[in-house]
Amino acid sequence: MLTLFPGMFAGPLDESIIKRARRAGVLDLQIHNLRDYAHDRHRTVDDRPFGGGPGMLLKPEPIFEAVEKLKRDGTRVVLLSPAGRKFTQASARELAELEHLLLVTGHYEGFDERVREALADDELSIGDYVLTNGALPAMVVVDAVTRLLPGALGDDTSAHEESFSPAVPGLEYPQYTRPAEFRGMKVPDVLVSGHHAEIARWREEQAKSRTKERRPDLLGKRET
Ligand code: 9D3
Repeated sequence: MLTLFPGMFAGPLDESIIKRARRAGVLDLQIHNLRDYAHDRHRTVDDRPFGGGPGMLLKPEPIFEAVEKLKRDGTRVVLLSPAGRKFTQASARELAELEHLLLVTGHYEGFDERVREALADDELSIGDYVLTNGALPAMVVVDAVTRLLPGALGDDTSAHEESFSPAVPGLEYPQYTRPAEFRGMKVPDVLVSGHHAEIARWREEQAKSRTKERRPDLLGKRET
């Protein structure tokens, strides 16, 4: 990881499954501060765009030098930016196969185009909303990829059964646990009935109507 905000990565990547994966040696993750590769005493990493316009751009020299130092044979260099291809579960599966990934996070103003042309193998966005920088998207990518690494999940959890790569594409059915009545809200009778065929039918219907209502795109329909 190459970032201007190394401090943002401290908490989220040191909890839960990622923490365990790092401890188990399933995931080896290093955070590098782009500012360490600046040339001047003020540790400058950005500058004004040629041709004018608002904001600043990340200068090419620190990024080039950092990436050249950190990359090795087989490294995929991925920029995080709002102009990237949409990161999906398919992207996560693809990245999980790689030996070495170098994520480069931008910030509001963006990258000098030569970074894209000469350095980046790929450019990813996590969705159509505007964030302040690419640190959270980079953590989203790390999280989604890590749980796909062999040995990252315990035996009780499985990366196979999930909303975005199930046999039948769609959202999951509603689930309940005890108590059977809580603050006047009752678990649907069918689930406590013991009729396994009826339960399966109910779940199928619920999953289908929920998907149709919330995520018609998963059924091949246009989004509303
Ligand atoms: C003026 C055009 N803006 C793009 C919509 C500029 C801009 C806004 C926000 C440039 C960078 C950013 C900071 N965001 C990211 O670096 C980023 C991001 C995001 O904002 N949304 C979803 N995915 C990503 S990946 C990196």
